[in-house]
Amino acid sequence: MIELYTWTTPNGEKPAIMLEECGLDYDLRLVDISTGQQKESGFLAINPNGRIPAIVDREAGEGHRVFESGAILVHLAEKTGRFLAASGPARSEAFAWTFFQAGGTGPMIGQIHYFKNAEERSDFAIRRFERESERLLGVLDARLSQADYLAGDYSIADMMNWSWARSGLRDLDAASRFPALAAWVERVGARPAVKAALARLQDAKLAAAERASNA
Ligand SMILES: N[C@@H](CCC(=O)N[C@@H](CS)C(=O)NCC(=O)O)C(=O)O
Repeated sequence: MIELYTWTTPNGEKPAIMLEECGLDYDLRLVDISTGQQKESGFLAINPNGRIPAIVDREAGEGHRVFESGAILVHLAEKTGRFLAASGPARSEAFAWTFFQAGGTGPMIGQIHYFKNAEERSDFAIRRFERESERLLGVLDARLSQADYLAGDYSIADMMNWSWARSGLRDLDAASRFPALAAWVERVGARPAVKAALARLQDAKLAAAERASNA
């Protein structure tokens, strides 16, 4: 059984989507980042960086932990032989869009959220991160106006990018400027596994809140 440590954020959604896509059983363990559970020692033993998501795959060996969402998706793709080409250009392309997300849209869109909610608001910082996020969404839109999915067939590259693209289109009110990206967000969001992953995360969060209010 795989333990998934996560929360209901864009990075947290990715491994839940991949686990559902692969039809793997998993034990969902919410780590509430609004109360700092990601910095507690038990979780730091799984991810020394103190961020969600992370998994422990006991089937792969006792205590086999994987942190960083991209590394988790690659681990699950290699475990199941699904959603990542075994070799060649399609594999390189999937890695390229995977790293593009980890180093690009995630940090940039994340910084917009940070500076909009910071005690010390900085309009300069907000403008800078909005402009860079808009540029990155344009790169995705251009790619998706030529291809149905980022790396040919639907792959881990789409699962890496989907939650952040959805969030970026909303934050920047950009769906009409990036129609191919908006259509892909709809297309991926309509997949039964994507819906199941989001529903499972939301249900678990609601159940945890209910337990806390009854305690
Ligand atoms: N590059 C990491 C980013 C992980 C990340 O930033 N997670 C956020 C939630 S979306 C987090 O745990 N934030 C809490 C914190 O920074 O303390 C990944 O892709 O896994």
